Amino acid sequence: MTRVRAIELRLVGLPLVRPFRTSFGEQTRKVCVLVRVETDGAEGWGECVADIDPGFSEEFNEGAWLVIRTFLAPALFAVGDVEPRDLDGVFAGVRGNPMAKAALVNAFLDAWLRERDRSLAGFLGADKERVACGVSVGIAPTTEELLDHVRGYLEEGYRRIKLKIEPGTDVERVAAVRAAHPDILLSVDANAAYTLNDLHVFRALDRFSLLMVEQPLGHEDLVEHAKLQQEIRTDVCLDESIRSAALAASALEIGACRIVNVKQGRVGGLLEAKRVHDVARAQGAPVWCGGMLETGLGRAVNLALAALPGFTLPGDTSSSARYFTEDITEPHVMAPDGTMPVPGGPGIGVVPKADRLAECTLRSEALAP
Ligand code: NPG
Repeated sequence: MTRVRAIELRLVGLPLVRPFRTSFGEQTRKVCVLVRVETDGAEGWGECVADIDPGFSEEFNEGAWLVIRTFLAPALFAVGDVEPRDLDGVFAGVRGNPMAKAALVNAFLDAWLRERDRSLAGFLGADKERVACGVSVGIAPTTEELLDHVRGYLEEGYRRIKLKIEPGTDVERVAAVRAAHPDILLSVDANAAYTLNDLHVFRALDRFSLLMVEQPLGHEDLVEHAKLQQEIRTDVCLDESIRSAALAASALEIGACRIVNVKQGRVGGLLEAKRVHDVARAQGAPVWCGGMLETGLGRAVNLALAALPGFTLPGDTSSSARYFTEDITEPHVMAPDGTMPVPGGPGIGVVPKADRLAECTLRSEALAP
């Protein structure tokens, strides 16, 4: 059993090496909430994947901070000694808010595992020591720049290119990348920018042998996704729509997708992410590990998750250098063969570098029982 004695919240900001544009907005900085929990025998870190604004989901940094401070942390303090399996119950009084919950669940798990000298990858049931890496390529100002970015990433060794798309330039950009690289694993991510009225776009994209089309329609459109999947050959993958293992099971059952992007932060943390993996695996659907431009802390968690047996496609688990000039942990580095090692030390296997963390901290607050 483990008891949480203190919690610290920290808002950190790091510039991105290049602006990241999606169909829902552009980011030039990564700003997120970090959670540090102290137990009797260890400390653990969790990174909240919410953003500055509620553009990707309803959650955002200031809201997550408030939810953790007002509801989740007090619930964890009040319960006293707990095991990981108890956490769902501890947080059951708070509906939704999976990103805020994930930060605290993951920080608790990190400390709990360190107390037991166990690695996260081992705890989750990982069967790989290295994972295959893909990269997500933001919408570029021009097709030429996009081709440059893609060429650079392929030279570094990335094994799958995912293009962010938006209405207007979609088919032309995909056609250009496919013509330049006929044999690569190529996928597209629409971030919910389309409706069923755009069926002609997805029919046109069917020509490019894409690995998948990710989250083409709205984040609540399961039935519409099932209709789209019936009309196109390319596999539909869902991201924003999958906020729990139960939703993953429903989506797969009705044929709304054939592939699932697992983002632990979007589904409430590592324990629920493992359940999404299990549900998909039971139905024979491949999963892969998504990314939310996490710092080295969140990325360590993603690498452990991506090492589970059902993760059979390269994930958005890119090198620290793809995001930041200097990460807040020692950098995660992809080898030229396009694979990255899964951290093997106790807990999540990494800790923040004190100097870099101090430099990036915008605000912090200590919480106690
Ligand atoms: O490599 O971490 C990464 C970025 C992968 O494209 C990526 N993430 O829609 O999946 C997404 C997108 C995203 C990033 C969404 C940040 C929300 C915030």
